[in-house]
Amino acid sequence: MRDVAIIGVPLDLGAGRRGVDMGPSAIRYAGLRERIVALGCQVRDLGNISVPLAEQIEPPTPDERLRYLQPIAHAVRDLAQRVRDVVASGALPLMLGGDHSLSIGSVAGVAHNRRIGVIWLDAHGDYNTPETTPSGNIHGMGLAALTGRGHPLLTDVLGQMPAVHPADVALVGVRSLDDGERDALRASGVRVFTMHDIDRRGMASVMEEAILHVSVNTAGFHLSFDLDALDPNEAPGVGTPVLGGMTYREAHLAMELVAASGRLIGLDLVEVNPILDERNTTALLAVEFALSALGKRIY
Ligand code: HAR
Ligand code: MN
Ligand code: MN
Ligand code: MN
Repeated sequence: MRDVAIIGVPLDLGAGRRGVDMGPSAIRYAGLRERIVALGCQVRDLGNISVPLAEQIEPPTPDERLRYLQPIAHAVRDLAQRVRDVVASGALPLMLGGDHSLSIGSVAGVAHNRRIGVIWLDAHGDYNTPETTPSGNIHGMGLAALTGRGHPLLTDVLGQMPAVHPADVALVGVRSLDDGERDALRASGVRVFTMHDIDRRGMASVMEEAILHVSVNTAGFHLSFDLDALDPNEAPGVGTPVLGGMTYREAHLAMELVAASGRLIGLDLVEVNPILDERNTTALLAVEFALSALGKRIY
């Protein structure tokens, strides 16, 4: 069993609603550390990255196309450096969010000085740029930034541009795309598996293809898991729920296939919003997914 290093990122500046800054506490409270230890892993909890509260800083102007750019750029740099150090120590970095803009830092850290794949599990594409964003919320721009599109403070985090090649990325579970981001995704070379594909082919077939796609010629893949990929009936504690998502069983199977691949090199669990959750259900699911991705088996 592998060494795991937990890093909390209590960031909600990239999202349109408050509350995901409490996600790291909720996931820890759901028993994350003890349950990973019970799998037989060595676990270090490195605590939280320090991130300013919205109340401490200047509010963005109403028409801002990159809301809270400066503090987010600072936080993702800090995170990327810590993740790079964790990887150098031989441990697997496990990030707890926090809004999905944090993955700009975590993936940049995992990708430092090597070619990696990325699986992005999400209801959304997160492929907006300042030109196409309908909201100015940076959590809708993370995957675009990682593949080299967007503001330089977000596309160049550790001096490797792009952090990942679009052809090494699979986006799985999507069902909500803005017009401009759909066009950009089509032109990008990112492999997109929508909920339609999951309905038609089944999760096993989709994930097997996604894993193969991101594993060819890479050092392994990072899994960035936005909990809004799940159906909101099963995971209500997310800031931007979209009907028609994955079931718990499907997501759980996806994680088992990730573990079976032996290629996982980093994991984000993001967008858990305890304010909107019911009895910490979504955080408890996030823990189950982490365990399955790390190799928990029934038998
Ligand atoms: N596409 C919308 C925007 O860019 C909504 C983005 C959404 N929320 C997320 N990201 N949770 O996955 O504003
Ligand atoms: Mn997302
Ligand atoms: Mn999302
Ligand atoms: Mn490929």
